[in-house]
Amino acid sequence: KPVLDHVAKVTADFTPPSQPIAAIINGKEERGDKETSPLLNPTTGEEFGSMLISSPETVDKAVKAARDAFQTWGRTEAEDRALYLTRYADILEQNMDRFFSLCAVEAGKTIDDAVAEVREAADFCRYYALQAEKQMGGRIELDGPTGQRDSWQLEPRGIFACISPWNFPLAIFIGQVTAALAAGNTVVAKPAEQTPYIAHVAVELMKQAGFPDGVCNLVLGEGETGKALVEHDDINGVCFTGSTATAHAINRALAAKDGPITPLIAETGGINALVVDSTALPEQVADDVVTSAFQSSGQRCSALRILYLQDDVADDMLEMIIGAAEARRFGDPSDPKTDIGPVIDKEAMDNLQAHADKMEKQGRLVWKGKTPEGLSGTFMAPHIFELDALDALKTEAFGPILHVVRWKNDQLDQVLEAVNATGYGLTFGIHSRIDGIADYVLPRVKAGNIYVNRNIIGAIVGVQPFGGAGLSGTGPKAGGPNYLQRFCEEKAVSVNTAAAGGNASLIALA
Ligand code: UN1
Repeated sequence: KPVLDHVAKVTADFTPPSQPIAAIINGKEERGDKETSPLLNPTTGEEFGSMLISSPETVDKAVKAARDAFQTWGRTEAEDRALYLTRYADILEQNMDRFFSLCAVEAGKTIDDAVAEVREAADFCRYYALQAEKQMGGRIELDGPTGQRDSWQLEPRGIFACISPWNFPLAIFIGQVTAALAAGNTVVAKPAEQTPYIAHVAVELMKQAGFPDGVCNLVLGEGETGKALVEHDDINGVCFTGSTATAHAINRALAAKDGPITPLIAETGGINALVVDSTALPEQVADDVVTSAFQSSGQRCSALRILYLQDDVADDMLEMIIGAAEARRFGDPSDPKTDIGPVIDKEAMDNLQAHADKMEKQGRLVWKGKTPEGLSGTFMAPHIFELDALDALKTEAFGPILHVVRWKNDQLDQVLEAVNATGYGLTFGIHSRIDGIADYVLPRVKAGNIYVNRNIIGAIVGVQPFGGAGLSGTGPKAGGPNYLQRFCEEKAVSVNTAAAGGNASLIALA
């Protein structure tokens, strides 16, 4: 933030698209589509541009381009692919200011969140470059019987469909695409319909990194475009981040294909919990709860949805949490002083408001924040509601709504059962100063990312591999050591070294 002190508004240098943005196929815009959809600024509600929606024909062209490009890209050395990716990471960083304004205008992201976006996008590039070199840089020799040379290697699958969400319009878009590319696949990417401009700029910048045309193609649109992509016969894998319902729909579409079995890598939602006992440090709890529940307007799949407070400290903790929440500034994300901006669009706001209204009618309201004045965009006031049963929250409310439940001293196991009973398993946190509590809780909780005495969002690439199980996704974890393998096929090679008169070096292996 200090580097931005001189900036009054990050959007000052924002350049809207001069014409409707379009699919990018083989490095060129494909302008044949007719149907358009507006690009909206969530802070003001204003339209700042539009996009051409990619038809099934355009999707087909994009897949063909990816197929052609795969002939060469699929045979490049992992070291060479890594070079493109690290160059691209540098270029993303050089364009940081541009992405700050893009993230503010198109996604309603604050500076803090936009910094994290660019940081994470660059981290993904460099991390997957490193993993590709390590895991795909050659054959791994295995210890076979005498007279035989055994080895194992990873190879790209082919064409990956990458379908990314609006809540991390740069980081997750880049994370998916660069994982696929690092592994030697080519890509047809479809960003969320709310944030295509950021993705469009990111793909245009790939040229500066020298990526060959056609290795990453972009199609734009909503569900219909995504459906045409997922159902295309010539894709070899799908990488998706978004809702559990959409992941199920993609799974069904892939299962209905008669051709090769197509893998799905999905990272979806969560009803994430944080358990606080009476030994926890209140100041730390307050700050971590507010960050986990309200940062990014609660629009993270990792965000805190349900807070379990031990009853003897619950009133005091709640008072501090509300104090910490009131200290956060809700407002225009392009103002560097703002902590929390709008939600993505009207549909999101209406759904959240309906949930909040229902809770309020039931008399559950504990605290409600204010929406900023003078801004006509989709601002959702942060809310805290109190529930009366440990397992009362059944659906994910994707926004700044926190639910609180009190638990009694002898109820820790029941709390953990309620957490597991949601069927999700993404993030989970515990705040306690009891020795060994983490060792007790960890094996009992189904969650992909567990945080002890800290907030539960903001996983760092390579340090906190991110992703869950059950309704939260398929794994493997993004930014983790196993991620690239899911973008690959495996090949085991066994050579009879005696067959060439015992001279193994005569047996050439390409
Ligand atoms: C998402 O919100 O879709 O740890 C996933 C975090 C982020 C979450 C990304 N990696 O907060």
